[in-house]
Amino acid sequence: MDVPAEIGLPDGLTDSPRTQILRQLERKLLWLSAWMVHNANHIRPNRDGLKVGGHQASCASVISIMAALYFEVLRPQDRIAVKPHAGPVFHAINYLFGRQVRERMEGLRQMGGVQPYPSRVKDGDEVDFSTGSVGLGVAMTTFSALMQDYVHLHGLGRPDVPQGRHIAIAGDAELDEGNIYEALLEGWKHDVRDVWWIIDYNRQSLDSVVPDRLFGRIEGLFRDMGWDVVTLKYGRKLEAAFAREGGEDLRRWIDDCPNSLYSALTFQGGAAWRQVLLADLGRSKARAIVDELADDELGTLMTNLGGHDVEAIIDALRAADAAGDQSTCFIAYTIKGMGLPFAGHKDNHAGLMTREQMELFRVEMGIRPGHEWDLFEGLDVPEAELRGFLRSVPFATKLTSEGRRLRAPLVAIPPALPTPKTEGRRMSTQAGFGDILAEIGRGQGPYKELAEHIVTTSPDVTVSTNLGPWVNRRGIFDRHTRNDVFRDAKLASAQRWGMSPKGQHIELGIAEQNLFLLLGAAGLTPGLDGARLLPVGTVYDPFVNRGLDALIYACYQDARFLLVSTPSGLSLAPEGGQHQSINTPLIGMAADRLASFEPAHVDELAILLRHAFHHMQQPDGSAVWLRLSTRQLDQPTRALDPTAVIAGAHWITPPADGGRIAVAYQGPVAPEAEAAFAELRGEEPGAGLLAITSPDRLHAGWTAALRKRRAGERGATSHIESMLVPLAPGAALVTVLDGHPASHAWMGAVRGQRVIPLGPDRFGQSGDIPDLYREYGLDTDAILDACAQALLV
Ligand SMILES: Cc1ncc(C[n+]2csc(CCOP(=O)(O)OP(=O)(O)O)c2C)c(N)n1
Ligand SMILES: [Mg+2]
Repeated sequence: MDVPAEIGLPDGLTDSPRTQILRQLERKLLWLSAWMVHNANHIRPNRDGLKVGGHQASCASVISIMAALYFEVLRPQDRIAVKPHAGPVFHAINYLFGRQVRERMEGLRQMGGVQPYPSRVKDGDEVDFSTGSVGLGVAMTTFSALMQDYVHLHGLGRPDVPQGRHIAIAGDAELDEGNIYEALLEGWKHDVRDVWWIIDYNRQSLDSVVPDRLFGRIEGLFRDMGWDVVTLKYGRKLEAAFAREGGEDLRRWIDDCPNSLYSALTFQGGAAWRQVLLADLGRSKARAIVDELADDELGTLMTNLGGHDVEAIIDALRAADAAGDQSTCFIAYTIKGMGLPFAGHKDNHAGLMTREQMELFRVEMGIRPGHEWDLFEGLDVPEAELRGFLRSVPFATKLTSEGRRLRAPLVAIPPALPTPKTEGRRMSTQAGFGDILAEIGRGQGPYKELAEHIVTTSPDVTVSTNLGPWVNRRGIFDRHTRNDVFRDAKLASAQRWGMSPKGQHIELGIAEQNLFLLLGAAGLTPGLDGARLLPVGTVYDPFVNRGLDALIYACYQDARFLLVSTPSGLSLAPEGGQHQSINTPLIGMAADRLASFEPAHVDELAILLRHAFHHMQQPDGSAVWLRLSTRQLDQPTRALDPTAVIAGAHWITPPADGGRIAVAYQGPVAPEAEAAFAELRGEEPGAGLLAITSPDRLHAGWTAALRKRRAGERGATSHIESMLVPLAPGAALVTVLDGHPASHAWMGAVRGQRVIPLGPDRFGQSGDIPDLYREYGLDTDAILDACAQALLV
């Protein structure tokens, strides 16, 4: 069996003592990653009969790359996204550094054990970025590098933490994901630097071997975007062979060899290599190179790729490091499953070594039974030397006294935000949002600190989501100062868009995944940069769907930001069905670590916006989502209970005790609900009118109370339960929102009351509000009909 550590070197080339140690550590990583997966699948008791799974082949191909990075090149301030299927290698590296414990390694893919794919939340402080949804972790590094610059240029960085490089170790198939190219374009626009993407180019994805020549194209794309590209194709042994007589023929043969044939021959081994090489190169001088090698040596030579040559990798990374902060893509040729029995086989992605194969591998690795987890078992270098080496590794130095995950002081949020004057004015929540933010943007008095920590962003909908006035006050962020040509030419425009390193708005192109990746990166700055930012991103509500996986990805890593999605629903009436969102309230309910709200009026909005800036900073807080509207409503003058607004609902008119019916509304359908309620009250004086500001918070509160009660906390209750208490047990609740009616339908389960949920469940169309609300059953008549129906039962 060929393992990288045993790849010999040609005469005249010798390993330095440091490289010898690195090769030993590579051996250890290969062993531990394969063993962790084997242990999880074959050794540990299996209670449910489900396949546990794991990716031994994906780990094996990236061992040398990760060894070069973690044991030589990385500095503590660097931030790394590790390709998802290299999770076990990552954990094994931390195990060697003494930053991971055996129990969690043994528990791979088990509750309490390490996660299959590195997770910031579940695997702890060593993980800089979660990965798992391929492509996102890679692209994230572009935005985290941008945010690092932002933080430093605004003087918010930690003086004790130097700027680091943002590095993705990527699988080659990750470059099939479109979000990669969106990020490349955006990165180019922002002149992002200090990013390295190191591609484990094993030419295999999950199902198959990737098409030949693809990477020629991809390399060109990187160069077009201003990146350097470094290709690590051959290891030193092959390079030495190419230098011999006939060697160029051999090089040409390999260069021309289709990926699928190369993979198949790698799997078959030396004899198969010999057969095809002799058939093709029998008359070339290259024959001498082939003839003098035994089968296993020939196999070793032919698979001596650059991505398995730790010294070649280190040299390339060092050279790029010395060249400065230029973004660089490294294409490291590797073999999937290198050193394992299924090396090169196209079906090896989820392949697991059998017990028999593992036993042979154990013997090969010099591991005694019962010593599988021992740190230095089976290595040829004395333990003290290895320990000394590990201590000397730059990355092993602590970044700060608090470790890799930094802490940032809280930003004080004033008790109330500046609320626009609403008396006698009709106003939409979107306009209210723009006004409040613009007022904060003055940076006066109590809002100064808050204003300095807000960073806004939008994918080309800055003006149409009402961020314009804020941007006029705070400017656009750019690493370089660029003038506003229109302004300089004294051409009239409502937008004053000068760009400078002090600007506080990051303008993105129309790519919603980039928005969410940027919000994710900005929302991680406390932990990554030790700086507390309050990121605010705006987007049209329906296009949350366009970036949804990136949004979930950001929440999965517990990034803290405020998403403002507007306009929403049928209520942006003439715009038509493509722009009229239906499902977003349900997304808000189902997304973890994202508290979502939909206020109807500006006073509620002001409370929720303040809450958002506070909640984003709390250890048990989360990201926040406000769904807003362009529909202008009369604004009430009233005193609100902020706690109730934040908890998700407040009574406009509480029902009488034992009331038989209530109308509940959410968002811009408030006037229709109010009108229906006024009429209903004539016949049913005990009826109530409930304003729902967040079905998400109501539902989350309810399920939390259920969990507590199950755990024995009898008195635990929730906001929705207490809101519904006055209504009779069999009362009816007619609910209405400009979104999917299932958002409210569950409320009947809280106290066994009957919900008649109104809301669009079909694609919208152009129209005005009266037509659309009638067509989709949101108008006053529809609400009254539903009430009548409910009262008849
Ligand atoms: C968005 C997304 N789609 C699909 C998958 C399932 N999946 C996991 S790995 C993989 C192929 C990965 O191939 P590559 O990036 O080349 O990694 P390697 O060969 O190093 O395992 C796929 C399709 C996923 N994790 N994420
Ligand atoms: Mg691959």
